[in-house]
Parts: sequence; structure tokens; C-alpha cells
Amino acid sequence: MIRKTLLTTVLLFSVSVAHGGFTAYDSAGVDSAAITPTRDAFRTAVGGGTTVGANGSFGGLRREINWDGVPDIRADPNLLPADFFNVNSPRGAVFTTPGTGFMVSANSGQASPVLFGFPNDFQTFSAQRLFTALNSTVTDVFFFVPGTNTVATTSAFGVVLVDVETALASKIEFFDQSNSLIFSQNASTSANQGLSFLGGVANAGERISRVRITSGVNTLLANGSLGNPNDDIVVMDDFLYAEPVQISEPPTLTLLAVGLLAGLNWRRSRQIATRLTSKKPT
Ligand SMILES: [Ca+2]
Ligand SMILES: [Ca+2]
Ligand SMILES: [Ca+2]
Repeated sequence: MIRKTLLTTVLLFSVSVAHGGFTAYDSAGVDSAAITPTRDAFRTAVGGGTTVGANGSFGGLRREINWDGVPDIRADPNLLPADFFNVNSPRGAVFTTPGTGFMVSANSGQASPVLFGFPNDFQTFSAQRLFTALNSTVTDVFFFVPGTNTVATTSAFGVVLVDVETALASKIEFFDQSNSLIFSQNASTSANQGLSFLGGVANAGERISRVRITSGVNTLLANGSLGNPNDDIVVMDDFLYAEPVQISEPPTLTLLAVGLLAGLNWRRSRQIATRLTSKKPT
């Protein structure tokens, strides 16, 4: 009987989460000024604050990753470790992708050209570095209590997308602790080389265990090299998310996250082994 009551409680909770609401933040334009008001509204909804502290923390309420402090050795042409922002710079965000890894673009003066080698398509929101998955349009973000292996959830996530030209091809999706989709929002498009802001904030206590970012249709293989010559290539700049908080009864997603941690060392060595060094013409 106790077991049945518990099950009923869990089911009711799941239904409540699944039908809860998120407030979407969505805009696009030719430059950073065009999306800054939406970014600022998102920031206000997650507690405000414009002065960043250690490890991208804004008053303990929000974290941001603008990629700009990543050292040259972890930027193009080298891969960014998937757990860089929970280990090297502990901010509670760990990434996975079906692709071959992650890359942060070079600063001017580095051996690799800036903006992943596409200065006529990309620009930055925060100078100078951008972020992308390689060989995939999918980036999944898992959350941890920053600097630990303790699985966490967040209540809000936003991202700046670069050069979104095709409608319905770039989006964010939020998944709860049971791996159920609880929020999905397509990015607004811009003209070539524009910027889009896309975010969602829980307004009824929903908790996000995983964020899936789908960035365009085309893929970046390496600096200056795309998966194909036609489809819409999209990369990312700033990530913003509410402070990750420990969860108490984690079902499916926790197992996924624990598996993720167990696999990170293996993935890391695989990434090094498959590091892309060749460069093709566009
Ligand atoms: Ca373009
Ligand atoms: Ca940046
Ligand atoms: Ca594009």
C-alpha cells in the first residue's frame, strides 16, 4: 500500500511537471544590440545581476559561460573537454554530443583563424570566442552541483545562437528527471551573420535535468570545413542558466548523468585520439 501511494504521488508529480509552464525568451537581429534586451529580460527573470563573480556566478543565482576565458590550448584547433565547465572552471555544466567533440573558436593572433574560419557568417555576442559541437548539430547539457559529481537540476536556460537563417532548424528542448520533454522552443531567424537569443524560465517549479540544443542543419567538421556546402550552419555563444541545485529523488536522468560521468574519461581519451587536425576548403 505504501508503495502504491508513493507511485501515485510520483505519477501526480510527473503530470504536474509535464503540464507546467515555461516563459520563453526569443529574439533575433543583426547584432548584439538587437538581442541584448531579451538577454537582459532573461537575466532579470533569473534573479538579475550584471557583475560576474568567480566561475561565471552571478550572486549565486545564475551562471554564465561566454567561452572567452577558455585558454588557447583548449581552443581551436584543439577540443574543449566536455567537463571543462565543471572541472577546470567549475560551473556545473557538462556536455555530450553524438558528434566527435566540442570546440571553442580561436582568438585573433592564434594559429587558427577566428570565428571557426567563417568571418562572413559568424560574429560574436561576447568577444571573441564561440562554441560548437563537431560533426553534429546536437549539444546536450547536464547539470551538477558546480565542481562536484552531484547531479543537479536548473530552472532556466538560455543560449545565444549565431547565424540562424533557416526556420524551425534551431531549437532548445528541456527534459525533466524522467527524461520527459517539458519545453521546446524554436529559435527566431535572422539575416546572414545575425544573432538569436533563445531561452526558457520555469514559472511553476519545473526542474530541468537536461537541455538539448539543436544548432542548425549543417555541421562544423573543423576550422573552415563544413559537413556540406548548402545547409544552414549555426554555432553558439553565451550560455545562461539558473544555479544548478541538487535533486533528491533522481530517476532516469540521474542514471544517465552517472553513466555520463563514468564515461567521461573514456570519451576524453577518445576525443584526443580522434582530434581533428586536417583542414578542408569550404
Ligand atoms: Ca550565414
Ligand atoms: Ca563569447
Ligand atoms: Ca547559418
